[in-house]
Amino acid sequence: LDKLYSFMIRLRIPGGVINAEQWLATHEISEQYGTGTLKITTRQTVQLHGLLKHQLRPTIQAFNTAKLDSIAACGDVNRNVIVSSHPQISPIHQQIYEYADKISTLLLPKTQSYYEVFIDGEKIYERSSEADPLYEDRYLPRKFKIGIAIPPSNDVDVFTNDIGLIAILENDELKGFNIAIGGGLATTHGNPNTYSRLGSIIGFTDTEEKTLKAVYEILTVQRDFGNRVDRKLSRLKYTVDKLTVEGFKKELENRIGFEFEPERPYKFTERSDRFGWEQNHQGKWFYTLFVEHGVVQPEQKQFLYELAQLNISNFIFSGNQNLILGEIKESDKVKVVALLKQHNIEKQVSALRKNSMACVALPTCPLALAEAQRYLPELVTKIEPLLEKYSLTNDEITIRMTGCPNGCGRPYVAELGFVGTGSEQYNFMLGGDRFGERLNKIYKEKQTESQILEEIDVLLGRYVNEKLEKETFGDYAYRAILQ
Ligand code: SRM
Ligand code: SF4
Repeated sequence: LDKLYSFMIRLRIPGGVINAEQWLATHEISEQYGTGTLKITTRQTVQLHGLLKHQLRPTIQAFNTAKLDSIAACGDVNRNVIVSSHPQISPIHQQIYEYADKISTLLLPKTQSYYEVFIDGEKIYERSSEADPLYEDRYLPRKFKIGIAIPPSNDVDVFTNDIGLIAILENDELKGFNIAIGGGLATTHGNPNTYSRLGSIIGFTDTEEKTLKAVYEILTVQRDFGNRVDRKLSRLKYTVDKLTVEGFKKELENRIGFEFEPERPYKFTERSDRFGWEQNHQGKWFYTLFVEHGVVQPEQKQFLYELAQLNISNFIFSGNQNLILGEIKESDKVKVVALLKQHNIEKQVSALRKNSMACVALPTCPLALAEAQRYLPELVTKIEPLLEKYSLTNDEITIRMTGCPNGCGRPYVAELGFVGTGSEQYNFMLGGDRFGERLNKIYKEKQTESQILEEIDVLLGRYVNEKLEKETFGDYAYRAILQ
């Protein structure tokens, strides 16, 4: 008898958009083969847990029939490319969103083994069988991540990606991208050589050809110069610091054959999702649903299933672990409103909760040292009375928690960050800004729940009394507590 191995599957969905048919397929696959739980991740996709070994092939085949795949969703390759997820914000969102797909396709490994192993070699859609000039026979030294931000929103935490592209818009026209390199968050407790790093902007590209070329060659520099000895020190951020930003840029410009233009101005003024209803420039409606830490609740799942059956919207995963129901026609909006009501989906939620994020952690993550997505909702419930005490209930403070220092819920760019150190203990991180442009720092180590609540009480009290006009909590903490 073989052991009863259980797997997790994560989909590759560049830009995070699927159609109603694909939602129905994902729903049904989760019921038939998974635990029934749909988990929206911090990288705009979805994962299913609890797949038994013999169910892997039918699961992947069912996804394949729905034109969904799991290729390069894990491994030492380019991962799911993320892009600012609110199409209603900008009339040229579609144009920028297409970059996510183009980059994802450009950087896919050429191997056919996914199809050979899981799909019986059946040719479902076009694929090539050429040798792999990008990954060669060695892949990258480590995982690789790309995010595209559309200012004013930094919902993708663009500077935490190995490559961050910042779309530069003028009068609703895409002029090109600022390119940032070397972002990455993971640290290892007790290993001082590891660190979080925000990407450094190295310049601007004005055409699609140049942008794709630069992206591709950044990967080849990492392939050739990245650390292949110590996996703890092998992400692009360490390669950039080893070569220096200028040294890396020089090597890159040699490979791409042109020089970058100087970076162009941009401004981020938001990072959270835009909950509730919004309309875009074409009159289409978008409804952003709050999904706490991406764990779709049973009543939400039923609502979404019935909505998908009507085939009147698409489904857009956000990098904040929420879900946008998009492209809804004016005449169909009433049907969505009725379904929302029927399933009692709309709930009053505090601003802190809406801006909370947590990684999976226990019980499925083998690397977890502490709880995260199962516990943060409870901690937020205990913080809410403190917010009320200081009249901060509507303050959009960001709070994020992970079960270990790998940083899957991006706690290092939160205003209140909690990084698991052991059972029921967290490093308390403070001083990150609201829009993801400054890393936080360890404020107190190995804090228990009661210590965390005591600290937050004091910090919020000081904040309301001492803050400058319009100063956010993160900026206040950075200025007044950490300096
Ligand atoms: Fe992550 C490993 C979950 C986003 C940094 N991550 C894992 C694994 C696969 C654990 C493992 O290796 O066995 C986790 C699976 C848990 C489970 O039971 O499902 C896991 N990571 C997640 C997700 C699902 C968290 C979530 O709750 O949403 C996110 C899936 C994203 C996706 O769809 O692709 C997720 N992981 C991230 C992010 C955030 C991001 O990319 O924006 C980070 C920090 C950013 C970064 O990469 O620097 C992140 N995960 C890691 C690391 C540390 C990498 C490193 O540089 O050392 C690991 C461990 C590793 O790679 O060795 C890891
Ligand atoms: Fe697991 Fe750590 Fe990632 Fe949380 S941060 S999902 S505990 S690897």
